[in-house]
Amino acid sequence: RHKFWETQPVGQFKDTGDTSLPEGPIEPPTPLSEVKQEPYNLPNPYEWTTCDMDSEDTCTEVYNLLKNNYVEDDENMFRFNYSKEFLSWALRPPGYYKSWHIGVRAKASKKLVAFITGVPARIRVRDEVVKMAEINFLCVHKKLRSKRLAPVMIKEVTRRVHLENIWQAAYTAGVVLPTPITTCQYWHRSLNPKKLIDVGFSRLGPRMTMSRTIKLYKLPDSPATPGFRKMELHDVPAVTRLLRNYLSQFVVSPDFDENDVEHWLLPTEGVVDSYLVESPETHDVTDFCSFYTLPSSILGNQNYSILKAAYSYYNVSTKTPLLQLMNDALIVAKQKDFDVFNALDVMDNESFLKELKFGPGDGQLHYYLYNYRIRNALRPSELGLVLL
Ligand code: MYA
Ligand code: JJ1
Repeated sequence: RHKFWETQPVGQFKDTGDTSLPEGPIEPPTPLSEVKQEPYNLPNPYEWTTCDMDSEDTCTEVYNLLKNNYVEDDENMFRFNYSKEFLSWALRPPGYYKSWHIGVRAKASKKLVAFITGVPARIRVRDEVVKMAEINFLCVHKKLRSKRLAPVMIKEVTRRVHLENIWQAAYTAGVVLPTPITTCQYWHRSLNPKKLIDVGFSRLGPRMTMSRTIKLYKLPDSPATPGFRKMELHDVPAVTRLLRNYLSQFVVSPDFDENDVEHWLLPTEGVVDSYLVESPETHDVTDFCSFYTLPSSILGNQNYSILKAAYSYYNVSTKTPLLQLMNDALIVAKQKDFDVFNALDVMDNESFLKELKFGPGDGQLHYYLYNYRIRNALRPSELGLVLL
């Protein structure tokens, strides 16, 4: 069934329900001297390249590879279109390794034809904090599919992660592989229903007219919560405390320190937006919400070429009800001209999805750990991790 994945230290389907297997690393680290020193072999026409994401030109090459060849929905109507600014942010967090930004070029033309990345992260699983790589942006050019390039790329990124003495990884995929730690559902909240219907992202409900639909999804012009404002640099310590305390309840979550919060959550124009509630009386930061910008190309529509989507990121409520906080997030996203607000059913998101008129999408997202066994699959609400 899975000629490659059967050979890897991941939970195997045949072991599901085997209560004798312990939680934790599947295989022990090997001495660094035993890690293969040379890159894996690629088919002859191709060569490895390390992508320097500080270079505008390399960033543009990666951007174009992904724009034309990355993830599509099941009917090939939309394709993720990560911006250059987003890629530069996502791939250069605190302590990142340039050697984990791996490309494949055609030797003859030097054209970039495949890509895979890792970034370092500390991920807490129950009461252990584990150094991991977060693997993302695996992409093989459409013309080079089904030639078993992906397994070579995965082995190569694994080797380079091992060289940094890191032995675990976290990743997500839209496809089922051995073996998800949990499977999440995408939910969508229309902000611009007319455009969404025109481009085939959503449909007019039964017995609904366009004008009733537009009215259904109308939102106020500005947020309702007193003290709701954009996050600023001086908020980093308070947001870190709020977030660490909140994430500690989930089975799997990132272990964010102040440096991580500054990188991942301080607003970056056109990439990540974060808001908080500062109590007008005590000036305490009591609540926090955030979303990232990930547009999709609309494939083959006469009128529109880009769908502007916001994706729910980390949200914490201690005083403002989560429902009200997320309604304010929808309002600011609408003001910023997003067409749709997307969320997964992770953390406490179930509590607001239906009430705020999100509807389930046709996509799922499976979460995985490499070389770390979780005895039973988690419920999405037990997961405190959002990957980009
Ligand atoms: S998920 C996003 C993945 N990208 C896309 O979906 C973009 C569009 N698709 C493509 O570019 C290609 O179809 C890809 C596969 C590149 C996905 N994750 O080369 P092949 C297995 C893992 O002939 P292609 C993301 O970025 C497949 O089951 N494995 O196939 C996270 C089969 O193995 P097996 C996948 O279609 C990535 C083999 O590849 C995926 O030409 C995390 C076939 O290879 C997938 N999404 O190329 C990677 N799709 O026979 C794992 C297919 O066994 C990281 N396959 O079934 C693991 C941790 C590594 C670090 C460890 C450190 C310690
Ligand atoms: O966006 C997605 N689906 C949309 C569009 C469907 C178009 C036809 N296939 C969708 N729309 C319905 C919205 C509607 C709004 C009003 C309320 C009811 C709902 O369902 C899906 C997610 O649902 N996205 C994808 O399929 C993209 C791929 C997802 C897997 C991502 C893997 C990422 C790898 C990360 O490393």
